[in-house]
Amino acid sequence: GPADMSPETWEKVKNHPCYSEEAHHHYARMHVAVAPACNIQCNYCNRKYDCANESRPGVVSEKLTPEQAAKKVIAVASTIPQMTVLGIAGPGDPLANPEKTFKTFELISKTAPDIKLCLSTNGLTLPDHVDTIESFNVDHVTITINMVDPDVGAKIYPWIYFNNKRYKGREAAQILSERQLQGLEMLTSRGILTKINSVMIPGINDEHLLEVNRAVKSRGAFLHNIMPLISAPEHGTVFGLNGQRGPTAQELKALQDNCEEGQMNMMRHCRQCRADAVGLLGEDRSAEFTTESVMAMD
Ligand code: CLF
Ligand code: SF4
Repeated sequence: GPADMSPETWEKVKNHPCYSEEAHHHYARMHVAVAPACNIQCNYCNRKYDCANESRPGVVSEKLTPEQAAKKVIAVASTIPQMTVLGIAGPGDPLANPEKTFKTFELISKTAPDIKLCLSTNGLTLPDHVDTIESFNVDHVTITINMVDPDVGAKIYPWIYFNNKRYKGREAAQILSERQLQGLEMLTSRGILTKINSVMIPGINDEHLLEVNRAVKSRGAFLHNIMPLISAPEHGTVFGLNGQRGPTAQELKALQDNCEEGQMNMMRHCRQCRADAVGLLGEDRSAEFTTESVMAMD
């Protein structure tokens, strides 16, 4: 593997299409949409669609039970031998649906023990689940971190629901940020590779993301994936009357380049997949594996 990586780390990334730029040409991932609920509100989210933290907003994924998901994984693995990673990334937050998420992992670790398990979360309840994540040998976790400053966070998150209580504004963002960074530290101290996703929102957090980059690097994040806000009419109006634009390709690249100068590994091949994506990154074979067709298989 690359000179700057330990053999243990290389073992974990060499066939993960998101963690290794090289691997994404040869290895596929699949997502199962088992996690409908969410515990926070992002201003760029439209709850009718997939979680925009990882996934392409504006597409509706077919929701599955853990049992249906396990069956689908077997069906896909027997059709696509390059399928190495099973991720849970929505359509809501996987850790706001812990029973469904961990039941799915449990079933798959029994029926398909060679498949690597991957998880993407907004991080709010992450510290409560690190032990369980570790016990299922999940060695790839993504946390979406869009800010480390509650004043910036108040513009992105109108509310969170935490310990049976709704928090708003700056207080909500403060709690979310503390939990995200605590979760990151807990994961990296146990050797679980952690990727940070950030959504770049011009005029809201674009300049601030350099500070986010330093904060996550210093806490041991393995990779930083800065994704452009995909502005769509049904998502855009919450930031302002005329909608919120996404960054240009040049703006995105300039920010990624700046972060890379700080010696952080940047992910630049993310395809912002949907919560039920199947196949190589950028390829969508989900239509081949509808619930109906998978359940009809033996
Ligand atoms: Fe899925 Fe995410 Fe795991 Fe990859 S996707 S849960 S880390 S297996 Fe990958 Fe898709 Fe980008 Fe996500 S290209 S949206 S980074
Ligand atoms: Fe929507 Fe995901 Fe944000 Fe939850 S975490 S509000 S599902 S974008």
